[in-house]
Amino acid sequence: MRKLSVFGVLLLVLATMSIASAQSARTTTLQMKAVEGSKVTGTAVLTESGNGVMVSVKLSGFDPNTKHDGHIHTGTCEAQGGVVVPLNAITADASGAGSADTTETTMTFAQVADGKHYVQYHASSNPPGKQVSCANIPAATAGQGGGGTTTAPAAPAAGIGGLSQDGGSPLALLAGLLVVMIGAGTGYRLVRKSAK
Ligand SMILES: [Cu+2]
Repeated sequence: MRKLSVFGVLLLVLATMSIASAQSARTTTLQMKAVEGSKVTGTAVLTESGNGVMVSVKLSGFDPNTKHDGHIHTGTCEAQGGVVVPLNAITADASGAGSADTTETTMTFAQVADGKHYVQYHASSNPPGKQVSCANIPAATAGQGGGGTTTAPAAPAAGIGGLSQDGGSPLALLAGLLVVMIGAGTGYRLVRKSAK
């Protein structure tokens, strides 16, 4: 019986660990709005990545085959400030759609998601020209990000992105299941032994 409870504790620890790892990467999904008469809309997904933040932007409504600079600025779309983080340029395809991922390492997720920054893409590249799409980054609540929508927006881009982001949880679940099975097996043997 003593061994059984050890397995029980182990199981609890494992379950807690898998929940913690699922919550550790904070994320928030922004709706990029068309501004200044443009038709450029889409999403910007910010995901905590170590001490940095990964910014994945998907936009459509550009003129076909055009290139567009993007930035994280201080302020809000309504009260705009300077550039603090240059984002990788988006090159629109023949349909006017495109995406760009930027791994930002000079600012943490908490610093970017403090309610005083926004994501913006522009009409052209080098120079960027006027803004065409904008989204405010909401302040992240302590300990948690925007919710569990990390994988959904990234999925259509490429299988790799979806896989790497999904990878953690099912593995932890599998490990948990294994511990349950081993624990149950040992418990069964223990019960049989003590019954003799
Ligand atoms: Cu800008």
